[in-house]
Amino acid sequence: MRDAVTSLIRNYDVTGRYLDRNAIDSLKSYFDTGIARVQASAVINANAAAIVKQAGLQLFDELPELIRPGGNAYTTRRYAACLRDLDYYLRYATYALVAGDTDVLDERVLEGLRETYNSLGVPPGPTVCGIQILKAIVKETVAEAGITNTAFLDQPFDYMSRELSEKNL
Ligand SMILES: CCC1=C(C)/C(=C/C2=NC(=C\c3[nH]c(/C=C4\NC(=O)[C@H](C)[C@H]4CC)c(C)c3CCC(=O)O)/C(CCC(=O)O)=C2C)NC1=O
Repeated sequence: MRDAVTSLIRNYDVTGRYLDRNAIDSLKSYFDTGIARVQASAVINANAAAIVKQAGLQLFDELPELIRPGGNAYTTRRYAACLRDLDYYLRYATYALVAGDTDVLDERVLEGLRETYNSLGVPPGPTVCGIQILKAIVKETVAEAGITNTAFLDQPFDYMSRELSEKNL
């Protein structure tokens, strides 16, 4: 599993280069957002249950067919599995935020997910919709906590969304 620093060092080491201007700029931007990343992740941790609950309500409000007979989140067990998946996306997003790198998402979340979702008929479009709702609630919650300069918040959610939609589950 890599973070912003180990990814960068790995890239430079492969070609035996010293850290150049680009490397320094990229490290600087990571360290400049470091405290805000940690603070944002603390705010998310403290509100995780509420964020997931609200995201689920909003998702099923927007796409009520998911929880009707024939919908993939229909039945208590599948409803709960869907909320649990949202919770996974949120938790791993906080790891990626602190790491400043999406590698943890590839390794722990997205690997093999396509096959699993395919075989269970979990629909990719609505899943991406759920991830985007999570993102919106996270941004609002973090902003309400008074943390500014949080452009980095989008990255893990958009990355997971892109990977899920591009892979055309
Ligand atoms: C940490 C990495 C990780 C992920 C991401 C993960 C996802 C994951 N979601 C699953 C199921 C599921 N996932 C969903 C999710 C949904 N259905 C919908 O209609 C909605 C769009 C969506 C919620 C947003 C549902 C309903 C199931 C149960 C499907 C079934 O068993 O029929 C399963 C099958 C096994 C199980 O039920 O536990 C996995 C592995 N597991 C992991 O370990």
